[in-house]
Amino acid sequence: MRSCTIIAAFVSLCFLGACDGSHDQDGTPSGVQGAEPDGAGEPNADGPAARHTYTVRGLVVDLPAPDRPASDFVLEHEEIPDFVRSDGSLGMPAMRMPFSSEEPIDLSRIEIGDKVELEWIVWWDGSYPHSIIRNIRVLDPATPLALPGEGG
Ligand SMILES: [Cu+2]
Repeated sequence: MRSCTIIAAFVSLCFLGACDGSHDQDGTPSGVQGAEPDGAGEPNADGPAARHTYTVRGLVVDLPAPDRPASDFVLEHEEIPDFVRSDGSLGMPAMRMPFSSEEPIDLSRIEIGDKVELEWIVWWDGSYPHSIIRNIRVLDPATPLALPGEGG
């Protein structure tokens, strides 16, 4: 059940607002960048359906807790400029967002307030995002992060 909630939050955060889409080519349908006309409809080997691995750094804002069913693994993460969206366009700005993993992750050594780095593997089934978190590690607390909340 929780993974559904996480996915829903992910979708609403990233595709209904927070990740403001770039519609930079007037009249060009989205999702065709880099695709040959005769290849339309086939997933580009490097397109949204392919597994992309991003290195994400951020501040831990919340952790899953059994006594708080709505709690998730939430990061305030730095910009991910090479993030491939469902339509093939690129980029995710720095934001606060729940992260989910379809493989188990060990968060036992992670605390709220930690700065962390992780590998985030994402691929798309249409507009449905899949993601796996691997190799999470705690960064030195003095590590500077470019976060929206750290402006002052
Ligand atoms: Cu995000």
